[in-house]
Amino acid sequence: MTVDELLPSKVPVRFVAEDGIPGTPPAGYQRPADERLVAAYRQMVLGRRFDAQATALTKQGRLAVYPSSRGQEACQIAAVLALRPDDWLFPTYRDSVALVCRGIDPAGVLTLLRGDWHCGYDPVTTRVAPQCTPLATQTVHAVGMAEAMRRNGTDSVVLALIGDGATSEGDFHEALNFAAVLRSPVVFLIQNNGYAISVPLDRQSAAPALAYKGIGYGIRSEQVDGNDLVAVLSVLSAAVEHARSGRGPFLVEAHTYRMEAHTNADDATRYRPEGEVDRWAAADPVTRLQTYLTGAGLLDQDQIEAARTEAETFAEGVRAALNADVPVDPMDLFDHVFAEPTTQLREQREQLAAELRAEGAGHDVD
Ligand SMILES: Cc1ncc(C[n+]2csc(CCOP(=O)(O)OP(=O)(O)O)c2C)c(N)n1
Ligand SMILES: [Mg+2]
Repeated sequence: MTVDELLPSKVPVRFVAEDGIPGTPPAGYQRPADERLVAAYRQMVLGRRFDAQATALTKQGRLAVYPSSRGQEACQIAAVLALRPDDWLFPTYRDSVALVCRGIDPAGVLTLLRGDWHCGYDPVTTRVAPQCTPLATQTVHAVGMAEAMRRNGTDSVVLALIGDGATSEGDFHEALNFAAVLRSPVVFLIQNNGYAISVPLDRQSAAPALAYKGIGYGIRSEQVDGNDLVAVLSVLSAAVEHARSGRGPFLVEAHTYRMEAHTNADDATRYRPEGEVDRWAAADPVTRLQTYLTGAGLLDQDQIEAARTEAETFAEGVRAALNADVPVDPMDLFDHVFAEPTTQLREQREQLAAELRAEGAGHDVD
């Protein structure tokens, strides 16, 4: 590919302005079909409600931690809707809404964040890798999976999600290089939400846009308005098609914003001004799509109400599932660490078992 073919648009691709009014369609991208957009709207309403419910569950002590993706719904939903069921998703800790959209049981999605030792769902049947906490490591795994599928003769594609801050990690660059050289069928979606915890993007990278990080490796790259579902779905669908048809990897940077703190354990007012959050509230992705679809005659008040009711019922289910106590055995801590436990681990195990016995917890130690 020539340099011009690799380069992203100078401004992020956008179909719908912040006020929900459609602009001039961007060259080279197709507007997704009406029914896909209406389905995406329902998923976004559901995703937002799920996200609010999960945040509430942290306050009730039912979840240990929850990284909210409020404001990033267009990215999360489009990432999943651009894929086929046989394609793979490699998510981060922030991408629970994408997993819910993929159809994974929400209690399973929240299992890890509840403090359990496993990811809560079957990565093989769902074709969703465990949500990854070590930054950028999922990108190398994603390339490995994409290569495996290509070599097995399938036309499945892998989509790896990554944050803006994580694009500074060596793993990200190694993944891009491998993917480009091997022409692996993988799409990288950078959700640039402006911050890596308290570090703003201008303290993280001097690149003109993170999308430019792809072209140095020979990867077709694009940037998109990450709060415009129509644009994100259009660009990602093109990116997935590019990868599926053997043209190699594709990198997309979506410009978005994290409306909540990094997690419930963070206080974002310590490092970002209120006005900034208000400004992004005016670019809300759910409201924008709703206004657009309503204006286009594709969504009426009854459908809006139906989407809300569906989301409310879903949230009730999440509450009921997460409010049920899970039997936990503290001794599980020591399982699945090493095939053969180390001496130190065995000693620690015995120490904990003795403490539990002393408390009368009645745990057997073999
Ligand atoms: C290898 C590694 N280093 C540091 C951390 C601690 N850490 C967790 S989240 C985070 C910020 C990541 O920011 P970004 O990639 O922009 O993703 P976001 O949280 O904004 O979605 C950091 C530094 C980690 N999880 N893994
Ligand atoms: Mg970030």
